[in-house]
Amino acid sequence: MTELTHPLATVPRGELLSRAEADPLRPRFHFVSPAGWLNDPNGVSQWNGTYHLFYQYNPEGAFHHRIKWGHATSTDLVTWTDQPVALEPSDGPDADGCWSGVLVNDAGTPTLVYSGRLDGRELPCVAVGSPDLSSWTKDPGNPVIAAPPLGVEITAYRDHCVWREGSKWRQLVGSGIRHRGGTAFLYESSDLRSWDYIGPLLIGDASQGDPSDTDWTGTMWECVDLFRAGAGSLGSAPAEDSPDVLVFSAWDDGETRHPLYWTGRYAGDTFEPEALHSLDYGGRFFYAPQSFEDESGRRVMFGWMQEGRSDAAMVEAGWSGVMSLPRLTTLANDGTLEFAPVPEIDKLRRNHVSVPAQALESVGQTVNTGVSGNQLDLELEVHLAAGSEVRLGVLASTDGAEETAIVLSRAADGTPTGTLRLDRTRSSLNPGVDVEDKSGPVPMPDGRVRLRVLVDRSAVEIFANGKPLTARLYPTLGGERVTLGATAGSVRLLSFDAWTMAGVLEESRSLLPKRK
Ligand code: DQQ
Repeated sequence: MTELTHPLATVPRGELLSRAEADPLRPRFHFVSPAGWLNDPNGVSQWNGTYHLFYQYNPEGAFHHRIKWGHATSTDLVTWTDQPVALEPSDGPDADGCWSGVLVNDAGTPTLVYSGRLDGRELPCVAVGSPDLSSWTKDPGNPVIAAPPLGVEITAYRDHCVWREGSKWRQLVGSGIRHRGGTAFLYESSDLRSWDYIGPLLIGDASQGDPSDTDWTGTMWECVDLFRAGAGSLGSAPAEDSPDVLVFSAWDDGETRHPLYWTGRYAGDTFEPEALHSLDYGGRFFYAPQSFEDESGRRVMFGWMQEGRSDAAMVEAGWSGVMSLPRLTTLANDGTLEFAPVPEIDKLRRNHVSVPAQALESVGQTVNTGVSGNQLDLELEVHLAAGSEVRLGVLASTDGAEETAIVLSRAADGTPTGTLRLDRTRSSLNPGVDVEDKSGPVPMPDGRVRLRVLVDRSAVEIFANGKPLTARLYPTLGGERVTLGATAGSVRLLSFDAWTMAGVLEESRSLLPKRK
């Protein structure tokens, strides 16, 4: 088959790595592909002690085309070693791309279940790995499911969640039923190759709410991920306080909207939903998340931090897409999920600075934190009286022309929930980047908020009392100042610790890495 060069492949291959490396906006302690395009995390897992991160990858340039599976390994979830590309399109059902999927342990054999793309549609495929997971052989019977369920008019059909239940495998494939809403189709198999269709696990209602709502469930569910939060495993007798969680990324007609999750109960062949939640207030900036249980029993989640600059700017930059830090995913007291970067990340901390505890009562005045940098880990605890607001500025230029603000506020009536908001209106002088406000509710029963902010050049991950807001920032002035001020009411700074963060990426990387 002759491979035509894509019209967006305007940067010569030999220049991609150096362009990417030279970009001051490229993160240093988040995983990024060697250069070219990265999107969803795939096959996230721990195998014989080693963590594996596969990802949607196009080494031809910073655009989404003929996607392969990039692969990196880690012993600590912090530093990553590039491994050879795991899957790439070949003649057959994945000739146009190896789209998202998962890794499972089939009685000792590492096995990938992924979406093979051909002629504009995707079907489930399987590949088995060498014992070190470095080389993969596609199943001759691919696609292992020949077509979406018959008699259902679908919007799309792809991405997989696969688990062992009793003596069988179960699989969900993300989809949507036209004129109804997103769904996940449930299948069962004894060998991962021959699948019986059971039915839709749950069907969303796209007519509910407005398509502009940040919790609209969309017309298709991408990257469904079903797991039990808290004690027990899927399908086992449920502990009262351990809900099952169905994560999906709401999609509509080619638009990646936002990750959401249902809490409820998976029993038999269906999921009984209780409540719908936003997974990350940054919406599309933490898209297509995938989680796994590591060998110590922790649930760890990665998400794709997509870009907020134009397609042309990505292509020019030579790279696109950031993998989030691995997130510890736990159950909060109120039955929702809460998140924090895995504690291993702390080992990148350098140059500790702390700001003294103090009252921030002089509204409008900014404290000189003395903290600066564009690779930072900031950990604060603040107390907000009813009707108060505090503003933390990052990547602020010395002339004040650029600054990104993280704003926490508590309603005047002292309700137990306040708001986290990311104000990017002044984050970039570049008029072509996404600066839309992002916000969401944060539990603050007694007015206290633990705020963690990880800034990595163009990547920011914010956690306020465990609720995440992820986004991208494109400052042009190289500002590194960190500012803090109360903008309403009375705020007490209880603690403020800051560190600069060391980089994690290998010095010299290759677009098509060799085995290490
Ligand atoms: N990205 C993949 C799909 C998935 C989407 C293709 C989500 O499998 O549905 O690269 O970002």
